[in-house]
Amino acid sequence: MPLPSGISFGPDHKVALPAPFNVAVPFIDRHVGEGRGARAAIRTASETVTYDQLADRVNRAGNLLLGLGLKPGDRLLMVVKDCPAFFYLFWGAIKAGIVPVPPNTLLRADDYAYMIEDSGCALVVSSPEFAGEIGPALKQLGTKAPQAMTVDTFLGKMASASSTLAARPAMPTDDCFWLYSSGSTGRPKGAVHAQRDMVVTSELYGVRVLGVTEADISYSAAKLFFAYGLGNGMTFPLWTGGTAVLDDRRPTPDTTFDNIERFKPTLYYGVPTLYAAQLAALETKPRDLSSVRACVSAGEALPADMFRRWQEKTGTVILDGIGSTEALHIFIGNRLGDFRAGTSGRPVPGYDCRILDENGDPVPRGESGRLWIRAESAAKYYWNKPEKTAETMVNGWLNTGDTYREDPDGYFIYEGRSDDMLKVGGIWCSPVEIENCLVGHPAVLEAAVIGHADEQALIKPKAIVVLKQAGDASAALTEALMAHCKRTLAPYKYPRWIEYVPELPKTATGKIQRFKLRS
Ligand code: 3UK
Repeated sequence: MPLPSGISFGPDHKVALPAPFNVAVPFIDRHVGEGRGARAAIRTASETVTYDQLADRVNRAGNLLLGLGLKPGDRLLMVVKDCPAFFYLFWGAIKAGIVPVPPNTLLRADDYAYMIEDSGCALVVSSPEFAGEIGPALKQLGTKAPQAMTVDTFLGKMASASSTLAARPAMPTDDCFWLYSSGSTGRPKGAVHAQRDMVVTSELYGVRVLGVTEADISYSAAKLFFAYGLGNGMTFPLWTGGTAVLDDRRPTPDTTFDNIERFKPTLYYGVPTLYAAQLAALETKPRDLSSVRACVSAGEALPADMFRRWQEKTGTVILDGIGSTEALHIFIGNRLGDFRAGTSGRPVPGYDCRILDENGDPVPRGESGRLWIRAESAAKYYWNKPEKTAETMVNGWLNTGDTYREDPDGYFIYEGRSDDMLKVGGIWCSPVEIENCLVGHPAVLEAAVIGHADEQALIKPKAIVVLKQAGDASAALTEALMAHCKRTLAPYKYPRWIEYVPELPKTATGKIQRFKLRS
């Protein structure tokens, strides 16, 4: 399928876009005009949404947002599970010039209260499932709380909104949507993405690396709120006029294999933790994955052994690739016909990747250093965080915070984070946040959290704890501390192991030396 009219990519993979334009037009409206209106854009267990219906509902959603008093440039915080309404809200907002902000749906009231305030959003729309966290978040903000409604209420009102909406003209580098990304200290940062960014990821990685076409049915176990899931499960299918399969349930081996057998996707996107659980499940129950032409993994490194076992069991390769919220999608990746187990692959054409030493000079090939990338899909800045922006985005280059090494054939090998952050099931986890939670328990004096490999070689949080009364250490206390963390934090962040020690290693300035605990 040709590129949408007016959009092209040069031999250097740089994008040329009409200015002004609105990115909702090539992703949504174009398909109606090009005769794909009756094709399925979205499939779920209970409905199929065609491109005609999608375009109609995007227009209604945009009109409703404007009707509710939102102005171009205003933020819409959408805490929405994976369902068609996610598409209506996200694209309706963009088409109307409003900026959608879809955060992680697994967070707690306190995180949402922060994001509502930080984003200064004019409206919060949330799936009813998250009322237990969103309600208290709004309450906490008192009179500063913005308008809020559930997705169901929004959908109800959409029915009477107009189904025609002129796309608001924008420049390719205008603010378009945000994604929150967490750091090891401090609050999450809103990475501000521009109009052109989804065009760049969809074409450079989706089309040119994975070969996504209109014939593909994409199923992403990684949720839409995650930049990885947003590309896999929404922008790549919409860019190519294909079909996205959505499921709002927590992905497990059963739900994901059931979906694969039922919807017969051609592309399947997961994260290493889930592939590990799926491999274990395949031991007892064979499953039919014959529709899948490629599996993709990202979020954390895929162990080489898992790549081999998956290939043995299913006959399909898993293409590992590294992406980030700031880059929007994968910038170094394996591909069909060019992959190496245990590596992140090679740079995606169009992305410049450099491994630098501590002086900022390129390291000789084979040596490790910090990975910096340059990308046309990179976030412009972090909202309200000029220092973080200045640290991370330097002269058009993005500091990934990762340590990498390049093998003799140009495959990039992941060597760990340059900071203390952990990836658990592909999702960020700050050791400091878990430590603070543990210290909030009456029995705990101090705590340090580090990454520890489980039996699948995947990283999970492990806590090293100093108790107020050393004699309190017991299996029951361990259970109680784990339950305390699950209750207070997003549940995936709880420590899977707890070790009790008399004291923690610290620097002269009192900073916990997590690297000593790791070794
Ligand atoms: C780590 C990996 C080793 C790495 C993401 C694909 O994960 C994504 O975005 P986040 O902002 O995290 C970014 C960080 O996660 N990481 C991601 N993938 C890999 N480490 N191997 C990998 N394959 O530390 C990176 O800096 O949550 C992934 C597409 C879009 C994304 N946002």
